[in-house]
Amino acid sequence: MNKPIAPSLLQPDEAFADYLKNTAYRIDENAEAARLKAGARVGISRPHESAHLHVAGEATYIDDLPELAGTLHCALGLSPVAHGTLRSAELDPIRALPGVVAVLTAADVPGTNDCGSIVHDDPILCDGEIRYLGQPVFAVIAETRDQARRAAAKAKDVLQIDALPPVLTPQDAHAKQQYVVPPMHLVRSTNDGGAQAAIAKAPHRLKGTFDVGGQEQFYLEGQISYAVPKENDGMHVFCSTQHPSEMQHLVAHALKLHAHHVQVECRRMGGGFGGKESQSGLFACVAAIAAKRLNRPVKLRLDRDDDFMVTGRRHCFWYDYEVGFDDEGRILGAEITMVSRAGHSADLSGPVMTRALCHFDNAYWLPDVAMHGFSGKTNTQSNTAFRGFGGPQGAIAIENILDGVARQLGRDPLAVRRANFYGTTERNVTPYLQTVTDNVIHELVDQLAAGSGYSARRAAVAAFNDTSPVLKRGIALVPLKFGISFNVKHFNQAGALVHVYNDGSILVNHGGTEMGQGLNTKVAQVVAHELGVSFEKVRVTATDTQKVANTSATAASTGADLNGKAAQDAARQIRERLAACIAGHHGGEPSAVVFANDQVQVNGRTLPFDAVVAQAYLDRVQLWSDGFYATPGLSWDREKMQGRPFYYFAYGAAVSEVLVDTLTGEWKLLRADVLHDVGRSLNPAVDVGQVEGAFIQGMGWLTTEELVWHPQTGKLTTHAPSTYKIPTANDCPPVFNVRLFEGRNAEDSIHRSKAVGEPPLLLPFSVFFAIRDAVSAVGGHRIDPPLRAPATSEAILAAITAVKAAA
Ligand code: MTE
Ligand code: LUZ
Ligand code: MOS
Repeated sequence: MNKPIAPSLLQPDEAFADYLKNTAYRIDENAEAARLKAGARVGISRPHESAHLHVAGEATYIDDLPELAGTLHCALGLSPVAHGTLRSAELDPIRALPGVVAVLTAADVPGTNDCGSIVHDDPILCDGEIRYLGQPVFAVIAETRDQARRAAAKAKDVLQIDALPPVLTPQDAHAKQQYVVPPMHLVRSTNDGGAQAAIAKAPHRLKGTFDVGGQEQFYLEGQISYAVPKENDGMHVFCSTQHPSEMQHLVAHALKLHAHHVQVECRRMGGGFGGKESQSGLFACVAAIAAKRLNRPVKLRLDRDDDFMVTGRRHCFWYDYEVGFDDEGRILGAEITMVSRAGHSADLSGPVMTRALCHFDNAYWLPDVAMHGFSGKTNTQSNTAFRGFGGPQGAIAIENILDGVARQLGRDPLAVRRANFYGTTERNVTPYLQTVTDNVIHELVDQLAAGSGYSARRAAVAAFNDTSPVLKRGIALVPLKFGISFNVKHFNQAGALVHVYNDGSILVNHGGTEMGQGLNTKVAQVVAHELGVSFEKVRVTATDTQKVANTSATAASTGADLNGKAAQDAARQIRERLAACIAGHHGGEPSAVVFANDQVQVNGRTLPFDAVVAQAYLDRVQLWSDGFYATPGLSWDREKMQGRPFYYFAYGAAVSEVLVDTLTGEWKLLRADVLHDVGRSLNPAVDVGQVEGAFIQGMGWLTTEELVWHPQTGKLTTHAPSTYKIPTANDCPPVFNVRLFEGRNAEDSIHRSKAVGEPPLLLPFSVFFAIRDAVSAVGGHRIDPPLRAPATSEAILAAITAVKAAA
């Protein structure tokens, strides 16, 4: 029996049952069992390697590590003012508070007071310039966490600040031309006059502005570091981070030590979502500075509210656009200005804007296009990576435009989207001049549209709306294309270390980090597959800068692509050595030796894997190996913004149907159908989990998660779950059909799989545009609803009011 993949929360309805029978890929238990029997260890729905520990509460996060005797606790004193100059800080009264051991400021940093990852413009502790409300000014170290927090809370009483007016919005920063990195321009034209000439010549035009909010990562485990001083200037930092090597370098610079003095270790994170790519740095540095100064272990674990106040998140974007198009809705020319709220420092805002500009095309061919990206410097937290890394912000802009184009022409938005799709042999060059060679969007959208009953359901929605004055339905199908690789070329490398012990058990270490996404599970599968052993033989250990050096962040969805290949490389070398050794004993060609199911077939004999390993040990064969991988074929000219930044593209599409109450702005997601391309999945169960999680997380971004800074003080007023609403299990649609597209990566990726971490975050665009469709029904689809994202009930009601007023 073929079992539908991810029956999700409810059983699929009857229409979908047909779809399951007729199309695409599902977890096929029989096929997986047969594959397993034949020796395959990839393409198998293994549970997450720590699932049993997660559910039992036995998986250790940083705060679960046993504390060493003498451990001290740190808390940060935060600026109560958004912008200004620090005149003085009366810290002696704080030093006298119960349990306080030390209070440290920027003057106590032995090395460089900077934790900027790419641009070095990010003070660890305030250097005199107050940049945002929540900025760490001093660190209190005390015997208990409670004592440290009570003392740090006095910051508002002891800091004398000469306040200046804060710049809070991207528009404000843009008007003042203050940016954290230079403006970027990505331009492609097929005529002499460029995008503006193409727009002017086009039969129709559309012009407007659009707004998309930011998003808090809301990892369940907050930012935390535990620094333990070691002999001879050593420092061991246990840090919840996506980027141990970066933490190592930042700590070394802050302590004026070398990289070899600093060891950073992370077994797992309780979620990262981009928020621990660079921004774990400040906490690692403060804990290490304190530990070094006091020569005692120091732990710094942020309270949730402080986590909101200190760290950045997804950039909000503001857009100003103009497009020209033909009667079919084909875009002939487009010009867009994007301004992000970068916050007080550069952090990753440059690469985020680059990815935004490289995703404005989404799945569409834009012949003449001019894009301008400005990363506005504001007196707010420094914004950073968040699942999608600017890609979602770039792509939603063109989707919003195409939605408007469809309404202006009175056409179905899906028809307009299809008319603009990249071609497969022509109309296939991106604005940054990479040729799209792996386009599956036509096929994928055809399958999803047919399988989800899109046309019939659109007609049903219209019929419902004709007879329902207050409740309105809306439906939307939105596709995605997402480029895979870091847009900084040298980050696309990875290393691994595989040990085969002489009892036949295997230990794997690689440069990637586990944040719940199942990376360790996939890498262990790759190694088990390569050596032909059962899953139980392979154990993956904590990420540790002393094992694999100079690693990249686990980010840009490349974790399995890069580390999977590196681990495969290491395992292959060991297998080849074992094959040569055992063929030496039993004859035959080493290349003919087969490793499968814990057995080794050599020249007509079958030997246990463990026996082969034992023999190789006696023969003094090296049973461990390193492995390395660098993604081939990448190039990027930062000035021209041209080249091949991506190894390949991942594709997907979703249909969402919503019901909106036009009197209150409340809404419900009735049903979502997803078809997503992960190439040939390494682990279908893990991949479906990623797709479902990203869908719901992205839906939160576009609907309920609203960030509000006080317009005068610059205080983030939505800094706790009481005021910041993330989705819960209850927000999953009652019908949620998630399926993987049957296909393989056209490029030679690890077992022809595709990255899955970030791309599906774009799927819930369909929820936003379904809401927009329902709101549009209020005006008989003649008026473009001025709906911003997040489409909170308040925003929906405002858009409905505006549509009614204009109708
Ligand atoms: N899934 C879980 N459960 N937790 C996370 O923190 N982060 C996402 C995605 N999926 C995340 C997640 C982000 S932002 C990225 S870039 C990828 O996982 C990183 O992991 P990968 O490259 O191994 O897919
Ligand atoms: N580029 C990218 C990056 O595409 N994704 C990332 O997460 C990233 N991080 C740092 C620098 N460039
Ligand atoms: Mo993910 S935003 O690349 O950490």
